[in-house]
Formats: sequence, C-alpha cells, structure tokens
Amino acid sequence: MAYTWDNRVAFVVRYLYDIDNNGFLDAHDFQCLALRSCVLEGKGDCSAERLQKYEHIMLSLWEEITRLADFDKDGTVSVEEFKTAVKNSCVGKKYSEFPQALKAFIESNFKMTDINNDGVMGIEEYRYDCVQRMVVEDIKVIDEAFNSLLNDDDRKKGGITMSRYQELFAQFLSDTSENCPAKYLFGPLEL
Ligand SMILES: [Ca+2]
Ligand SMILES: [Ca+2]
Ligand SMILES: [Ca+2]
Repeated sequence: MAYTWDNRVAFVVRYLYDIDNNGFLDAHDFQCLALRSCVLEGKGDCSAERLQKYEHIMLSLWEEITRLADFDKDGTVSVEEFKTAVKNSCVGKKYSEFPQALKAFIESNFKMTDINNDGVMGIEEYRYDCVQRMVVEDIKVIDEAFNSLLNDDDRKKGGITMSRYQELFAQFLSDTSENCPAKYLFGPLEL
C-alpha cells in the first residue's frame, strides 16, 4: 500500500510542503520552506540576498499551486485538492512538461540533498535526507531502497545526478503504477 500513487502524492504534501504540519498548505508553509531551503542549501548561511532568491522560488511555487489546486478558493490547499491538481498537471507527463515553479522546486530540492555539491546524490546524502523524515532501526532498509533506485548508469556515476533526480521526481508524481521505478526516491515510505 505504501507506494500507491495516492500515498506518494500525500507524502509530497506532508513531508515536502506542509512543513508546519497542520494538514494543509498555505502561504506560511512556503515562507518557512524558503528559509529552510536557504539555510540547508547554504550549509547554515542565510544572507538576505540568498534568502530573497529562495523566497522568490517558494512563493512562486505557492502561487502556482494556488492557481492549479485551490479549487474552492479559500486560500489553502488540501491534500485532496493537491491530488486533483497533480492528476491534471503532472500525471502522464515528463519533467519538461511540468509547471515551471514545480521544476524550480525540484532543482532546489536536489541541491539541498547534494550536500557536498558534486552534482550527485550519493548514498550518504540519501541516508542523511531519509533520517530527517523517518525513524529507522537498521540502515540496511535505507541502503536497499537507494540501491534499487539506481540503474547501471547511476551506479557508474556513484548515485543520482540532477537530470536523473528530475526524471525520478517527475515519475514519482506522474506514474500511477504502484511499482513505479521512482518509488524509493525519498526513502522507504511509511504512511
Ligand atoms: Ca501547512
Ligand atoms: Ca482550497
Ligand atoms: Ca553529492
């Protein structure tokens, strides 16, 4: 059950966007996301200029999500509204066809994960990303998920590059089959 499309989309809302954890999305989440992304990607740096850049990315994303998903126009986006919007705008589409602000978010997410800035998400960075969201008793669970995410080319490169991350993130939202190859992108899901 954990990897159904419904659960994957719910995961994105809950763990990537709803960072104040109140069960729905509004502008506050994206303001906080801007700050969090700025600090994480800057390894602690939070200069006004960089923060402004992240505010632009995240608030544009929120505007786009509102436009595509706030069907009842109440200024917030529920999980159900978000699912409908992903169905309309992402299902069956490739990364290049995704809404612009979502693509900017995906890129920024990759940069946050790629801690040593070498352009590849390696196993250690993947572990680091996973344990911030989930409780794990045995590292094997995370390592197996990472390894099954990789194709031969990824293995040669030592992990997931930006272009592969974009492709996998797109699949995570656009592929409705439960056995979607990208299902482990954010670690083993427990919802
Ligand atoms: Ca929220
Ligand atoms: Ca709404
Ligand atoms: Ca890296």
